[in-house]
Amino acid sequence: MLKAKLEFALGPRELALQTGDITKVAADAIGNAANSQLAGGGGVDGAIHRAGGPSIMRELDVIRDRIETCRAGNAVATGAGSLPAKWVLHAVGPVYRGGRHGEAAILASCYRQCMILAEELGAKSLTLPAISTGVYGYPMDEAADIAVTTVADVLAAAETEVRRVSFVLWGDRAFQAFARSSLEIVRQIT
Ligand code: AR6
Repeated sequence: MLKAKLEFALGPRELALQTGDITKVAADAIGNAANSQLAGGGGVDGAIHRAGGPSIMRELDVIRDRIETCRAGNAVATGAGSLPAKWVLHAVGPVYRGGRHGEAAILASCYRQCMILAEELGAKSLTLPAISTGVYGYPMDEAADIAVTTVADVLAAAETEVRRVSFVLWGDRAFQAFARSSLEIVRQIT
């Protein structure tokens, strides 16, 4: 994977993109692409639990006792164990089933919920993965448009105390899709 990075100013806020492993990038809060059972899994979820250690799952066990499942489009927060972050925001993306089952609204809701939770926790910086674009099969270009539009709108409207959001993307293909979306969307809103 080539190392790549892009940054955009949205007033006093920043939107950034980079390639890499999200578990290695320091931020106040880190987004996870979780499942409704909050049970851990592969992809980003597996990497976060491996790198963060067992305290994250212990916190999820407590949350699961209370809410049973986390519906797609929602997110819950835990501590971040030994990750270089204070909190993990476990967002449940939609499984892609052709695009006519409300997937776009559910995916946008994941990112909005992450922004809301980050704000509530007092996080100033947030890293996010490309939710739903792995096992859940969301086409990368469409997912990038939704992710960037949702986050950039919140940042540009200064509706949040979160100062910096970085998408940390696994591979050049994901980076290119997010770069294309960001260039387009930032031009439209600035
Ligand atoms: N850092 C950044 N991005 C990553 C990393 C990493 N370490 N590892 C993978 N990606 P996925 P989903 C990218 O499958 O589609 C899990 O089992 C990956 O290339 O992690 O939302 C959960 O438990 C892809 O672009 O999440 C759920 O059951 C993106 O992260 C299910 O998968 C998301 O891929 C959720 O599926």
